[in-house]
Amino acid sequence: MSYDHKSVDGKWQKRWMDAGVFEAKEDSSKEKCYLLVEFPYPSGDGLHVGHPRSYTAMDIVARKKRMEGKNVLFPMGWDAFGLPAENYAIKTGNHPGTFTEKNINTFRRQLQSLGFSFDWSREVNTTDPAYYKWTQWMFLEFFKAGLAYKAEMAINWCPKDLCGLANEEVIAGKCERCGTPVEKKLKSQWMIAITKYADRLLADLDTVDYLPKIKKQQEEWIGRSEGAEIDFAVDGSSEKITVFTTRPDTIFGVTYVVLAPEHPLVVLIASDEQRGAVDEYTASVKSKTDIERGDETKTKTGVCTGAYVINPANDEKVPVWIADYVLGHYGTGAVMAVPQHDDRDRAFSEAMNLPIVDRPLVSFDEAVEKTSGRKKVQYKLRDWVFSRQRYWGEPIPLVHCEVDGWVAVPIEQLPVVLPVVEKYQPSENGESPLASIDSFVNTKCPQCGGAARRETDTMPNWAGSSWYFLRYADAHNDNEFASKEALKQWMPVDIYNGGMEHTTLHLLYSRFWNKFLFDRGHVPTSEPYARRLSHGLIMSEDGTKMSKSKGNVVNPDEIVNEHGADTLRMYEMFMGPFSEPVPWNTNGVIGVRRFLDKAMKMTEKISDREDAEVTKMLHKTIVKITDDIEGFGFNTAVAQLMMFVNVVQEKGSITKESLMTFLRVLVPFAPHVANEMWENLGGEGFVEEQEWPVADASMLKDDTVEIAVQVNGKLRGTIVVGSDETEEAIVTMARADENVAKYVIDEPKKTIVVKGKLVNFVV
Ligand code: ANZ
Repeated sequence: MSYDHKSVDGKWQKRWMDAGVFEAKEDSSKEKCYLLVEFPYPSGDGLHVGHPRSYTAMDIVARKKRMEGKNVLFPMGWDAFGLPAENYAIKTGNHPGTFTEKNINTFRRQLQSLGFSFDWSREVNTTDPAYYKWTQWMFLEFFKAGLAYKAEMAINWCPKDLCGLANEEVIAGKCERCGTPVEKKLKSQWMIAITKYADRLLADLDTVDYLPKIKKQQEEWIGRSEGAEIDFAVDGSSEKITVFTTRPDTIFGVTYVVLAPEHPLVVLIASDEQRGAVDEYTASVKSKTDIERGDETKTKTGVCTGAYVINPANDEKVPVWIADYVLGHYGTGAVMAVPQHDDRDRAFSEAMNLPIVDRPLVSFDEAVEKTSGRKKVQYKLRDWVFSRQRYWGEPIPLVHCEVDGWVAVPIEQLPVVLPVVEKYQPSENGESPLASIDSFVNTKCPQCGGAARRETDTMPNWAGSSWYFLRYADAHNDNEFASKEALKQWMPVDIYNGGMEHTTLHLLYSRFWNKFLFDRGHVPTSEPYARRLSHGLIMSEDGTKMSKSKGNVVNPDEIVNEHGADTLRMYEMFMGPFSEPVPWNTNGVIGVRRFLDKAMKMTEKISDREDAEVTKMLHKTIVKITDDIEGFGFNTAVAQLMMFVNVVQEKGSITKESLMTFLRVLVPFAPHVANEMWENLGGEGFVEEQEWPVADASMLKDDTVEIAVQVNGKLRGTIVVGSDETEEAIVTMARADENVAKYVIDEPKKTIVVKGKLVNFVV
């Protein structure tokens, strides 16, 4: 007989909701614990089985912490601006908000069907004007601090659709929709100066507890290099080429200088004979991505400019080349090439038949001085392009006035609400669809009252998610993004779990955003997350990525319908180590369901007495589950729960008290089953309202004992044996011990055994 999961799941979900048991309280008498999982983008596909992996894990932690007496905040919301909704709107002409709302309802229903203990009273939605009012307000804080500025930046441009494209819409250099090769188009964009925080974003990694691989990825993304800028005068011209080098000590080995194809000096210095070849080469690299350009496995390409520069260290004349392995937007976009010491320069020299010379190194400092160079710290991190020429994003709350320039929309006028438009397509010159709505664009300058035009660009998807963890602290506040008291109560987030794919963008953006708000006195901590963990992806049964096109996506609704919420939750925890990728296995799902049926049947085995094994196993299980949850070892925790149920089945009975204690460690994993059993046993309220059990130390004594082995009364060794081992076996093991054996060559005259303590051989 298997339990009726449909009625059990629904019953407990309704009771939890009605009683509001998971709502966080503003109660500073209890220690707070803020647990955060990345809020999902509510896509049209609904929940993916990957989502519950992260959510179940943190739900287990949340349930345990509450039972340990902590005041837990475990919230959920929607990161709901995004391309799929926008593309749906372009295709159907419907408002992207309609699509988004429908998807949110589906997601909410699905998450609730899994029994997660989220505090639904604090749900946030980044597309809600009451929320994005504060995203806009924060943008204005950046603007007022001088960290938001305008710059010409290249955007991806589809010349057929006449439309700017997000990076995700460029597939192998082509427009995702029509397959036309994508071009770069210069556009004036809002930028945010995240690079001003590069050093602190790096240094403060020492103050947080992130998985080592996450820290490393952040460090590499920020990419701090110490080096120098050195000027090379162009021969026969007043121009100079400035290079950035991390190895000024190699200056005597320079055999040529390379410019990136997009370097502004390229057109100025190319000789008449080389001009044609230079133009041709420059055009040929236009559509290549940085990754293609940096590909170490491809033969290097380039062209000489016909110009020469003078090495400032030794006055040697060396040629200037153009090559795409030098990137336009790193350092100065120009490199002094030292094939003797640099692999890329050597590969290029070999491809182009350029000389490689063998020259001594000079000290660091000496090289910089000799060349009148300047020491320089360089970062890979770029400032954040914050404009999108799209509809479905937060309008940038600025107004342009001929007299006053860019002016902030006054706070009383926030939010600047997305107006209703007829067409969601960007305009033919690449402007956002907002640009064609005169009533939106034409406004008055808040400063001088004269005619002014609104900014029509919107913010990137990353904006709303850069501060959502702050809003959860005080989700319904209309006067502030969150009150100072609420932020002080909850921040920082104690544990934040999310995907490895968000390590460099979302995680870095939100750390930066929080640091900036901290500097402005708006939040109480400089770092938003004390601890960051990451879950491994769920792959399909054959180990490949689940994808709609391959038809190998598992639908969580189907598993919940067929086997119940607790089966999906426990299976996802059992399938493998939490931070490793793991393949889906339908047989594994069925196995977990069988375990839950077996667990349910323990209520039929209640008796006044139980085998000592059962008692002992219970206490071991408490210790194991307690430790495993702390260490995110969920798969081994589930294995322990299974072992316990097996022992009870084998021994045939369990006391009511033991079973009710077991339910307290089962409940984080299988909350529906645990509560149902609790009720069947006459338990009051919810299992979640009980205290987390503590193991009885005397029950944890090991099943083995250490025995001293003496020869003629002298200690010669120790052996570890099972506590119920026979005397004969103990003597055999004692004699076999290598430290003992050399003293007991012949048959001993006498063998004395003190049970559980000692063996003495008299020889
Ligand atoms: C001469 C040299 C000799 C270099 C040597 C390296 C080794 P990181 O550590 O990444 O900062 N470089 C500078 N700007 C570049 C650009 N825009 N595109 C491609 N490469 C560029 O690397 C800095 C080094 O990468 C610089 O130091 C420069 O080459 C090159 F034995 O200068 B080096």
